[in-house]
Amino acid sequence: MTAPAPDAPGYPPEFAARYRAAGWWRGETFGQMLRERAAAHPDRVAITDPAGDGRHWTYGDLDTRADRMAAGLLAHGIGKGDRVVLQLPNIAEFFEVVFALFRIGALPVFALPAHRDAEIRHFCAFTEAVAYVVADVTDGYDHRELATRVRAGVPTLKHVFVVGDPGEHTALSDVPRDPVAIPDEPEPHEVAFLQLSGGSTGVPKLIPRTHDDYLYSVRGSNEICGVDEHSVYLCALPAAHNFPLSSPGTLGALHAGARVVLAPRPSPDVAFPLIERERVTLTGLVPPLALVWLDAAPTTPYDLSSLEVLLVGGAKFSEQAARRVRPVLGCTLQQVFGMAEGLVNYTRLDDDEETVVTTQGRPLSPGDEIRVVDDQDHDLPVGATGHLLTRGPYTIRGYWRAPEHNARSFTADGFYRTGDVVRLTETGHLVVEGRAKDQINRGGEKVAAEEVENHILAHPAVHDVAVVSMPDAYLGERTCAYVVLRAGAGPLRPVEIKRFVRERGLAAFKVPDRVEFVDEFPQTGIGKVSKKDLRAALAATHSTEL
Ligand code: OOB
Repeated sequence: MTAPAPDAPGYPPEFAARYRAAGWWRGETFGQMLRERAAAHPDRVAITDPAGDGRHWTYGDLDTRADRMAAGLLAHGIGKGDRVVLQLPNIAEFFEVVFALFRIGALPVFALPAHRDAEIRHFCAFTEAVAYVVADVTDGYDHRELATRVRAGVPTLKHVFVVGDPGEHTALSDVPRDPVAIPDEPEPHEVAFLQLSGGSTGVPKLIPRTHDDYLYSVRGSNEICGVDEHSVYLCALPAAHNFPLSSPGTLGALHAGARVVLAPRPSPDVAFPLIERERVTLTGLVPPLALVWLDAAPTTPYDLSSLEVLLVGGAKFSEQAARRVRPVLGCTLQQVFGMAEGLVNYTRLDDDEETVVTTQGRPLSPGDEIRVVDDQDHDLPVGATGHLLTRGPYTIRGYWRAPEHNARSFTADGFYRTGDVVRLTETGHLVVEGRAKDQINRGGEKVAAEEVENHILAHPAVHDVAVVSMPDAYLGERTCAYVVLRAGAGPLRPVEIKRFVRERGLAAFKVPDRVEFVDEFPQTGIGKVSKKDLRAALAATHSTEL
């Protein structure tokens, strides 16, 4: 067992004291939270997993399973402070493992189902993970083979646990043991897990969230979204993402003693029957999915009338689409502008319709400090558009093991530079106007330009590359890679670049949607590639065909 790593820049003591005094940090862990809910209502259903013949785990079941899994993990030598990369689809075992890890103080690293060799290898190697948890095959992809490849290159990785047929690895169902006393229980102020940043750098940064701070964001979200024990939350997005996890998400539902319904896929053909059958009351979607739901709802045979609240976030939801939510789905829209680093903004249930459709909400907490600044970090007047900086009771003070990056991403007094360009309204709501970070927001899935550029640069025929966003009616943005070939390199087809990137093991959503070969890049005044000009050129052509 390793000691907890002193790798996460903590909150300064005077801030921690203030957050405790305000009642925001309550000194509770997620492991204790589940224990209390299970004691209060053991027979209430916590999780409905429609996979196979359908499973309903009560709070009592989940609590017992978490205890047994915790004992099994301890028996495998996994303990406090250890990192465990978790890559599971929306299945009940996700929660069994997460709560087991919370209980023993080992840190889940929340990979997404779409991640492939490049990302998983990085997460395992960078965090010196001791275990990797996967499902055997998801959406036709064999994660056991991925695990075998990753394990060969990461010496710390001792265990691969598989839901389903384990192949050469260990079946997750063989791990549980009779519950034991936990030797060194995690403290509420300690890091509970590592979330992934959307990022703008060569490799994704890891976000250390504590029990205290994350539980506060979950409680606050429940209050704002009206989640109580009667709520039924449909988890339609990948469960590991911060939005469906905590805004208010599955953890919000479990905190409220409500029920989580897991959707294997978010498409209407899967989600709508679940809404009818399980009487779902709220869910969260990224804008492209919300558009698909809005198009499918008018002709669906399924009864969606139980749906009270639809949260939409992760990327900008167009005003035009936002206006359709109430008439088409018959429920209240809440826009969510959040980030895994912390700050979450919501439109409120009692905001007037104009505010709901034209803003991205206001901060969750009175403790959230918001600054809108110019390029020199000077505060701008209300109504002016500028860079959003934030600090508060659930926003991190630094990424995990990234001191150099932290010096750039945080101000000296601890404000996080979100990279978002926003405007504050008189009512304190935020309107997202754009982005200063070198990232493409592909319908809520974040693509760091530099990460994709580095992979394309590894191609022997490529001299230089610039990855930029291009407007897209459905996803909001797609990625375009502008490529300069080496002198003398033979002609290349776009598909060859795409295939090259895919074969390097990058998640499919990061493979450029379009590749343009150019002789040179437009330059800025100081000789850097002008991505602004490249984006403008793409916007002008107005074509987003693949
Ligand atoms: C959520 O979290 P991340 O970490 O994947 O991405 C955060 C970034 C923000 O900095 C912003 O650039 C963008 O995603 N974003 C939005 C937005 N919501 C997020 N941009 C415009 N409008 C919105 N409504 O995406 C996330 C985390 C928790 C809740 C919801 C979303």
